[in-house]
Amino acid sequence: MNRTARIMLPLVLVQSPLLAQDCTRGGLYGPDLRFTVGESPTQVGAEDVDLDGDIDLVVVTESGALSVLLNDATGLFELASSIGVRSSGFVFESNTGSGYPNILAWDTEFGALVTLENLFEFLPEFVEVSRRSFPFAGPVSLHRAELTTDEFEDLVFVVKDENAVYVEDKTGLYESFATGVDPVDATLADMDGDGQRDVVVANAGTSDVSVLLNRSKPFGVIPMFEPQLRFGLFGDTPSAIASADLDNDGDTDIVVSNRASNDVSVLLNDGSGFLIAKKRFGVGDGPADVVLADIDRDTHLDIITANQGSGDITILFGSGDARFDASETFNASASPRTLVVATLASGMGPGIASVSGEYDEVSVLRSRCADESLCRPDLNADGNLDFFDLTLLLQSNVDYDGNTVFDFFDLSMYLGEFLAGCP
Ligand SMILES: [Ca+2]
Ligand SMILES: [Ca+2]
Ligand SMILES: [Ca+2]
Ligand SMILES: [Ca+2]
Repeated sequence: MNRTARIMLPLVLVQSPLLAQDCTRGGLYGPDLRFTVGESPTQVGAEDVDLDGDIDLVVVTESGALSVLLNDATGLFELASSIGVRSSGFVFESNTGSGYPNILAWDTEFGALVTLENLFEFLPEFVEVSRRSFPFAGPVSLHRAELTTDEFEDLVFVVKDENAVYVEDKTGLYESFATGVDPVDATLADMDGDGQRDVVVANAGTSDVSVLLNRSKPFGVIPMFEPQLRFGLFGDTPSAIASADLDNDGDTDIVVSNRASNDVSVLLNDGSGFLIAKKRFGVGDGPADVVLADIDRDTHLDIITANQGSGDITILFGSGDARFDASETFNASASPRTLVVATLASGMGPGIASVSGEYDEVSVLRSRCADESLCRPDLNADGNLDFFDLTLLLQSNVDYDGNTVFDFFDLSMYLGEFLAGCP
């Protein structure tokens, strides 16, 4: 028996994978972790459903149950609740009386919108409290944001089979607005700078986007839109859409993932909602979803796609001028359909969760980089710089300067930052 090894093994080693490692591109993520969910997952969302300070995951599925997975704060998830709703899309309703976020899910079986109330204040469950019927079938993707100035978040249903979006207002009334052929996804953002969110839709059938400019009356409750403006993508068969200012000129630009041309289209806004410049950047095969987030924390937004064909995740790193020339690819479960970017391990940079179109699982990429906006020498992330952080450094041999060995220089660098204090 090797007694020395037994004695030397420090208990706190389990924490070391979460400490800062290689935070340059190339070292952002290790292999993905997989967690079981209901059958045929369609969408994953991230929210702190039990209000314990870490971000949890909710997955809706086509043929199984809606799955709620709770985070242990390090990015490891455990199934806490399953609800028998088959769904193609959902949104969180955060402004609830209790503060605990509810779920609004489109029930594909019965063509209804189901409100699932969050009971986590008392029990680890969601319970169905209402369902509303609509005159359309699906598939439907669901979005939620305030479109009028009544401080009520309106619902937008993208209804592929009707070539339309339906917008529901505070009073429960809804109206449809025409899009291109086979709309698949929408983003709600102010495109013409008038302070009201507009609706921008990706159309798979016509390979273009529809911009519906919001012309709701001041202080009105009924969302009203101008007829759509259409802009071609040159990419083929859009699957998803996202929006943000990508060239730092103050207006909202658009990115669309193109399933058949294996790329993303970047469309730049002229400030009035007209999308004038178009660039395309290659990603993996069959991108099915796209998200914008600053993954490497260089202050420039990056493009992240879930590639259903090649079974991986592409990150296109932005340079702040609408160019995305550098890229990296990371593993995911087979045929990822949708993804979400969020802080999945406390104190660390953004993580990526995606759901498989082939297996009943969610794949999680945990960031290996400490979030630089947080206090780095606070190793146990308890908000204090104290003896316990120093103990953790010594016991777990933290490679603080990132040169792969633990030595005097790590200690010296750590003490320097420790004594300088945290903001
Ligand atoms: Ca939580
Ligand atoms: Ca607007
Ligand atoms: Ca812009
Ligand atoms: Ca970035």
